[in-house]
Amino acid sequence: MNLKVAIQSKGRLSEKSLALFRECGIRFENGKGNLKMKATNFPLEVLLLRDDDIPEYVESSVADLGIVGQNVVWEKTDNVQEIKLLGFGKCRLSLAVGKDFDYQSVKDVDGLKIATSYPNILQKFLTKKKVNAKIHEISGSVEIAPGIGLANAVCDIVSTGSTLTLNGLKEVETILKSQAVLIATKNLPTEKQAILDKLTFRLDAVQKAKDNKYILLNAPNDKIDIISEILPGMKSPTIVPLTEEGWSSVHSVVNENEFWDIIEKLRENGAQGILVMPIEKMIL
Ligand code: PRT
Ligand code: ZN
Repeated sequence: MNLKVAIQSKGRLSEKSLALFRECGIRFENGKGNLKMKATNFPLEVLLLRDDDIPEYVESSVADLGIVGQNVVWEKTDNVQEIKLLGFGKCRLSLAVGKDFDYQSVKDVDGLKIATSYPNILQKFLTKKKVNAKIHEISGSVEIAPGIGLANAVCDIVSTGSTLTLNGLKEVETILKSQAVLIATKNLPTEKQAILDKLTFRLDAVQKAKDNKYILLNAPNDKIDIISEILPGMKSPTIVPLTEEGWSSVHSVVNENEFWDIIEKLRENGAQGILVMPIEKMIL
């Protein structure tokens, strides 16, 4: 039995979705260009689709899993499980108006026409804000709508904001923040759930490794207690005596987010020769 995973065939998420499987040690028999790819060393099959179709494929169990932006999931369905955030494809869905529009609050778009590919999310947002605007659904190049007189405002995906600027628009409200997410159909059969558990175990190991660094340093023996306290590590640091009398090498793992604070404290407490290395996989 194979777990069927729908991913984007061509676009911003395709390469990173495949890279994620590669980092989990999963290999495929045929290259891209097909609609389906079978893994050779894991019970998994990839279906290559347009991202817009992925939530419905997963909802209806044609695919067991999907990798897609949360923006697309929330637009299409609330009937799938979000299993894991994947940390790539980060963007936001925003409301934008012409750069000369005197925008004070969302009330200012009351009665206006907003172009978007996200009519459901936008409608929920407007309803919550008690704003009445006309939604004009278009499937691509939303940012040109105000320029050609099709709408007064847009609700579109933004990452750097340069597309909006280039089209004479300014971002005025963030409706949601999004990133790629692993979704699963509800009520996955037990055998498939067991394969999913194996996959998420590997994904966790890959993700933890990305979030952490291996650190090695030399410390005078009388400072080892304090240095060990600074280093959180997985259990406690590994301490190896150096050939130089009175010194030891200390090995541990530090989180990317706390990294620079920890390095400063280590230096203040006598650590020398600090080496930091990437970790490929991390299993706790
Ligand atoms: O063909 P298919 O339907 O599968 O692909 P698509 O064209 O609908 O999607 P694609 O590949 O463009 O994006 C897939 C997913 O990537 C989106 O659903 C988001 O979750 C995520 N993502 C991340 C983005 C962006 N960043 C992004 N910048 N999706 C679109 N954009 C657009 C944005 O709308 C703008 O027009 O890219 C343009 C550049 O953005 P700026 O702000 O950097 O100028
Ligand atoms: Zn799409």
